[in-house]
Amino acid sequence: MKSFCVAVVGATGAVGNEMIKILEERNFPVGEIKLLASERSLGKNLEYKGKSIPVEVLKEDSFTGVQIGLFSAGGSISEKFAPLAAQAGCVVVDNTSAFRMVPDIPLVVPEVNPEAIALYKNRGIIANPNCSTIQMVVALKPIHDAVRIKRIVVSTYQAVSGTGKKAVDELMNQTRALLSFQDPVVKVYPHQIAFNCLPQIDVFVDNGYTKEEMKMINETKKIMNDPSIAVTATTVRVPVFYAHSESVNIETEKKITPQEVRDLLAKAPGVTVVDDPQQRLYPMAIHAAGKDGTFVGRIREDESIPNGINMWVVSDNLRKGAALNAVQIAEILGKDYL
Ligand code: NAP
Ligand code: 3JM
Repeated sequence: MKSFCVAVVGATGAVGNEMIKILEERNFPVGEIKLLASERSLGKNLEYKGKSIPVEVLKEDSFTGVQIGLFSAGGSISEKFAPLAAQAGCVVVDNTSAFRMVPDIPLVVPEVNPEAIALYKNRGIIANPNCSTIQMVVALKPIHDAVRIKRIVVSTYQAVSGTGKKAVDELMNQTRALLSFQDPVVKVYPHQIAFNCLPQIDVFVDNGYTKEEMKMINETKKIMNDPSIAVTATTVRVPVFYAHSESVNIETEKKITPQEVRDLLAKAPGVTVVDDPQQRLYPMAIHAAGKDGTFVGRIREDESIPNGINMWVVSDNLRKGAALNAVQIAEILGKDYL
């Protein structure tokens, strides 16, 4: 049985912590594990399979002898260190937006385009999509294959854990402060997040969209390998800790009924249909948190157009939206390519 030396870059963060848990849970063939973070983490230890592992400071030469690098320490860290790691012979699965739209770097969701993993050979880097894109394409790919999707209109309701550990603390502290009639401290987000919805994720770009919205638009076309799909997105941060929810409206070329969508998605990899409105059953963040699936419900016809479907898509942003997707990529890489 092959085993690999795996480095987790950003091991002390929200995504890194989930990576370590998932490698452990799925029994990934780890021969040796290297946990890398900033100087701030020097002296810290993290647990892997019951063993205490010291966190090392990320350096230029950290990747000697490492075969797989799972990166989630921010875009600028990936820009600098992913090419260095690749040069040292390590295959990088990068969770940041740094390389997602580089044409010769594959952008992969295993349920959608596993064949693109082969293109890791171009640069030694595979990009992991944005959390909101991943759960949407997992739900939409089977429908696109069946009846071709012409247009997607998506609005997201994104959990604070997508911004990292500091944001989880901020929502907790603001909620506590406001319930005690104190002023909330606003540091991570441009406005108070507790008891609020922020229609801004990441920074604004010239066309009036945010970067997060443009990530969803561009990444969807690349992963589905179809630049002709029209996509528009509004991404919103909501006071939820874990799991992103999405209202997804699609217009298809051929007609598909809600029941046909349910039947297609019931057999789709990674998807669980939760759709029984009479019993008040639909996907919710509180149920998706900590789970691996992409949950789809509220499937119904969009009666305002001839071929339209509405649905509600929920998934744990730190698991399928980040760490799980990266580990699934690494599993295929290890099994089929390394
Ligand atoms: P986080 O909780 O703030 O963790 C950040 C991690 O990066 C920590 O381990 C931190 O180490 C490390 N780090 C920061 N600066 C560093 C440096 N100069 N050198 C080495 N390590 C450094 O953030 P997170 O939520 O885990 O997200 C991390 C990144 O993952 C994001 O910036 C984003 O690019 C990506 N991400 C991707 C998705 C996705 O959809 N695929 C979702 C969320 C995040 P210290 O503890 O030592 O500071
Ligand atoms: C999710 O470099 C940074 O400051 C990270 C910004 C960030 C990203 C990103 O652009 O990589 C925070 C949270 C993402 C993401 O997955 O796109």
